[in-house]
Amino acid sequence: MKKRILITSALPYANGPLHIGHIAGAYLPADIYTRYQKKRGREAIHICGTDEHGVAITIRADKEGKSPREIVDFYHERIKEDFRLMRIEFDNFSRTSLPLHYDTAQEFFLRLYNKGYITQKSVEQYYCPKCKRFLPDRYVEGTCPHCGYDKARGDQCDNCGRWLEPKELINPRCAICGTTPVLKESTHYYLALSKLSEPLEKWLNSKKSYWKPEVIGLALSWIKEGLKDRAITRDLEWGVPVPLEEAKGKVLYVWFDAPIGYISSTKEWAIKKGNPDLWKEWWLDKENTKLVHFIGKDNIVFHAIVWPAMLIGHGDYVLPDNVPANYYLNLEGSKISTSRNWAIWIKDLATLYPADYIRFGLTYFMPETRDSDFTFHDFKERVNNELVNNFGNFVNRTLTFIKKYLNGRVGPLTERGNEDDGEILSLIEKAPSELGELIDNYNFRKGIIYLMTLSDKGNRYFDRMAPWKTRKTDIERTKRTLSVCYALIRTLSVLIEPYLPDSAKRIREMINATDMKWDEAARWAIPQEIEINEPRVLYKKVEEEKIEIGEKDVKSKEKGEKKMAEISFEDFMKLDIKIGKIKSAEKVEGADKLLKLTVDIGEREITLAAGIAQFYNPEDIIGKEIPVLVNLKPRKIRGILSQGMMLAADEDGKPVLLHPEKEVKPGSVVR
Ligand code: B3M
Ligand code: ZN
Repeated sequence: MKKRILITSALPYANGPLHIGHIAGAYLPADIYTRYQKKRGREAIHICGTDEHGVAITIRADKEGKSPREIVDFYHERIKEDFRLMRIEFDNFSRTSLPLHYDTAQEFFLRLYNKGYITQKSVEQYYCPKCKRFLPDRYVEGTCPHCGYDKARGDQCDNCGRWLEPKELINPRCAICGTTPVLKESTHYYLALSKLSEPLEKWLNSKKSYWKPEVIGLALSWIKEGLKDRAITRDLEWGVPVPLEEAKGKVLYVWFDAPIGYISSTKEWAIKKGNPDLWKEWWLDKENTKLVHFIGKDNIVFHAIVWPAMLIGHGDYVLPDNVPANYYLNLEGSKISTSRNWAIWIKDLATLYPADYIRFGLTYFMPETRDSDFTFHDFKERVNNELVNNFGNFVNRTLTFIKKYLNGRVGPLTERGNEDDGEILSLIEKAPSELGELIDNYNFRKGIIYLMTLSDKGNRYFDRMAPWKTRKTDIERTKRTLSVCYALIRTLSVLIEPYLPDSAKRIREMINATDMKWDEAARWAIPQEIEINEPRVLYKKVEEEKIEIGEKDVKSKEKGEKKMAEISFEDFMKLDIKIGKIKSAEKVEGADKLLKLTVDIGEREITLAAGIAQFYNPEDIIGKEIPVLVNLKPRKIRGILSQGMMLAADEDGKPVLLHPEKEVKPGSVVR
């Protein structure tokens, strides 16, 4: 086994907050893995930071009328806060806009350039004649030449995951205005992937036996298709300047500089530790460092092909040992999309549930071996059935029994006892190594299920031993039972920590146990009597209301997502909307939602049936002016012939009346 484990998770773009897909895809597994390694006494660090370059940032800045700097400063802090809410910890969380990163990235570029792995080419690039600008890859959209997906971007196809070039797109269009762009000449620098393909393939083949099949399969299939040289510079103002005199005004492509952020963030960590050279032990000592990149599926091509190729070309640095990419987490059956606001934001979710509930739920639905689906309903079921009724209940019933019937004292426990006792004690002995193996192999979901099975066995043992009965007949037996349960809880408090850090701490406080190392959790003996602290309920059930809040939130997104079809001006002109004055209003018998209104629309009075009775009193609206669609075909509603439609705002199903800013003549046209 290697001496050090260098763990990274994908650098999130500093252009938006985090949602559940981010957390379940990369950061939660990375955090569980790191906490576990540290607990096991291994030397491990978790490195990350915000990815602050690229068009993802400039698009956002353009949209909000801000500078890229303002955007990244804001989201860097916001993202850190999201991580704090989820208890995701880093040894260093840096940013790619720091001078330290610029130096590191430029040095990397020059090394590859001097070794002949970066070449210069004059190329044709898309230019939008309407927007009058060169279009960065992401600003070109079209059909993917590989899979036919018609919303592929010029840098990557979201459907099949391939790294694309804009020129490959079929039917290209400018993402800003939809115009068909034209090709114009510009000079760019290319990463000579064709020269690196052979060593890369050899290296990938050495990973076949232990990488996730999907990851290695994709990587090797891309190699087989043949790697083309790729442009790694852009005509943009925001980014790391290309460190060559003749390349003024050009910056490094974001996917070239971003992974180098793993190195610069480690450098920053070393500086903060007061030992600026410390990073070298982690990045230069190939014999002793195990490098692991946690990422989501859409980043596979960069971490399994481009980045390792860069590292091979550079020559000095450690190569990844593994890239345990996760699949996608869908939301209520559809793919999460930030642009369509189809997402659950971490900040929103954290107002509804404690961090450990969310960590538990997201581990349970972690897309480890296939895409998975998050629904509020399943989330509630899982949390209530497993975390609350199984695990939480085992802890609570054991501790309250100890408090009530044993005066808060358990132990000593030094012998194996009967067969039932022995079975639990054997589970304790095996658990740290069995769970450890699951986590070492990136089986986080299996790991949490393993833990729930342990507490389930604890519950069954408790039921079988029936301490509520034996306490009257055999106090020694009762003491033994509860001591065995106590020992299991103590072990669980250690093993659950990577998954549920807050719970682990609370349990250890209650059971009055000092922190144990991972391997020590295999011990069940309680050498001396221990007095526990006041037991408190560990978890409360997730209530239906909170689930409804979450669901409603999602549903409202669904509504917002449905864009109405475009109509022509002529279509619009068919609507005859006039201001009417309410002359009379009355309740309708047998229809408690309706008011019957008489409205003066200038040349005549009309009758309307309006569904506002639950929100407005008739007497309060008489004399008010409202917009009315007056040429709607008359319809009979609950016996009333409604001769038009009152227009009002719909606020989550609640009508809110609209009035002209000052009184106008009834019959005035609205347009
Ligand atoms: N920022 C893409 C993403 O957040 C990118 C990852 C960089 S990892 C070096 O999905
Ligand atoms: Zn495609």
